Amino acid sequence: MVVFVTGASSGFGASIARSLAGDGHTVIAAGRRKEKLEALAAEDERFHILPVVLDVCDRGSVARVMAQVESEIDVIDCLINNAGLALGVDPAYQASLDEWVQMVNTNVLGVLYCTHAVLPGMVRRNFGRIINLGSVAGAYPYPGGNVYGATKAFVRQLSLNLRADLTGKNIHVTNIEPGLCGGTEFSITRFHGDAKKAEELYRQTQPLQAEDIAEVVRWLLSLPEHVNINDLSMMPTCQGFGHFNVVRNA
Ligand code: NDP
Ligand code: 8X3
Repeated sequence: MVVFVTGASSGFGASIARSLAGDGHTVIAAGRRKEKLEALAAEDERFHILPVVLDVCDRGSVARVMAQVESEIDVIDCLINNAGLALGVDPAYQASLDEWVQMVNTNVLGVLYCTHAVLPGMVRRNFGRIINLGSVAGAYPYPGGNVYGATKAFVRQLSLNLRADLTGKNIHVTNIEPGLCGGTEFSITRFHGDAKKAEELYRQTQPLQAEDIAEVVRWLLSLPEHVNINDLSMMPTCQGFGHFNVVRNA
């Protein structure tokens, strides 16, 4: 298959690219940091990984790059909408509007631009796989999750609604919802580069790893045509659910 992975320069995306290239797929590895993508492609000479510089927030570039890949390489069989980020953990009344906009542009519009570019071709060929990286934050609220969680709720509902339009077609759409996952740049980005704070989040835990997500992706791509996994929520065993808290008057 030809697999287009957004956000392949780090974390889940890099791990998914490695794993799928190792299985013999052609991987288009997209992201903004060219050197990281090139290093990934050079890791193993058996890998067929093609680095592509792309900012998913740039609507014109997404359409252009996708069309270029399809005309110069091959049609895209599988799109993995992985590029995304959380910025900050401030309560909504103190959060930065610029950061909200960046999260919406990347996690919502980026997913829409990429999906819109590949979907008509998939329908014409009656073959396609779309895997979206949502989050448990899209299903459960937590303090400071505000707009990040809302963007992932969008990804979840978009995934289900795509399937609603694709019923009867051989196009799978899955929303993967991971919980606490370490070893990626996610928390460093969220805490504005504060690596110590990010490290503290994972202290004395065994969080999910990017390889765990990649393994789920491999499994999804191995399923028979008639099986669609709509939504897949995963957490490390050290993570649980919060209760409904009540603030009492002193
Ligand atoms: P990382 O920060 O390690 O990776 C994020 C990737 O997204 C990077 O490769 C980055 O590449 C890319 N990216 C960010 N903005 C853009 C953009 N505008 N255009 C193109 N690429 C972009 O995070 P993770 O691997 O941990 O996260 C991957 C996905 O999984 C995200 O959607 C995240 O929300 C989700 N997720 C993460 C969890 C976690 O705990 N780690 C848990 C649940 C979900 P570059 O900077 O080179 O563009
Ligand atoms: C990332 C998981 O719980 O940090 O999407 O929001 S969480």
